[in-house]
Amino acid sequence: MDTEPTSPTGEYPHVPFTPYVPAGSAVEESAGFLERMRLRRSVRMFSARAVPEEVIRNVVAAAGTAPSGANKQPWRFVAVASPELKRRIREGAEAEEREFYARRATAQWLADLAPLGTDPSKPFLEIAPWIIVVFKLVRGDGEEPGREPGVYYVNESVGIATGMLITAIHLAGLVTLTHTPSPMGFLTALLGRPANERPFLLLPVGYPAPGATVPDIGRKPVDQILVVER
Ligand code: IYR
Repeated sequence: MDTEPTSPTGEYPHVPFTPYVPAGSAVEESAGFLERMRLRRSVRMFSARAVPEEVIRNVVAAAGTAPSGANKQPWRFVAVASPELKRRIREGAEAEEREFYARRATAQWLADLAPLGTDPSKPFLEIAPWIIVVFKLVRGDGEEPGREPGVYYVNESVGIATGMLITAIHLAGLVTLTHTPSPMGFLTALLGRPANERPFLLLPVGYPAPGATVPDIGRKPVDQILVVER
């Protein structure tokens, strides 16, 4: 039995929900989406080919449609194309990465990374035409310092938005890489962000370099990640 619409009790007036009705059946559409998502890879070899700012506006606006705790939308996306800023971001990230690989990482972590062949060198941060730095808001826009932060489930919300951003980038025919130089405090200073924003992760965005390669790794089959209880 369907749920009967009930009278809303909140303060927001309600409007009719507009369902998204795809051309195909749910089985066809979900299979088609899966096929396209299977082609998404984290890419570390970027082309310098330009990407119009409008693309960045579209993918960020798509990320901004994500659900969030109490609809507070606790995110900020800083899109950097300035070669000078990208150079400084690379410098800052590589400084943290050198520490990570030399001292901070545990032996197990380094062993897990070894097959991927990553190292402190991050040339893609300068080569990719854009870097999107995702910030989480630890106090909502317009919330006064010293009062309650007014944001909820921030990591969940920003994580979901970032997933949608990565998906939008992929479906635009571009590539990206989730990059988390740790700690990321240098990004706050470099980009002059206010005290209520904390760096969450960083995404170089662009086209893949001609002949780009990716590690030959697989995904767990669905039966390994899905548990069905009927
Ligand atoms: N941030 C480092 C190390 C690194 C960590 C994980 I977990 C990766 O999946 C890949 C790299 C770096 O970017 O090299």
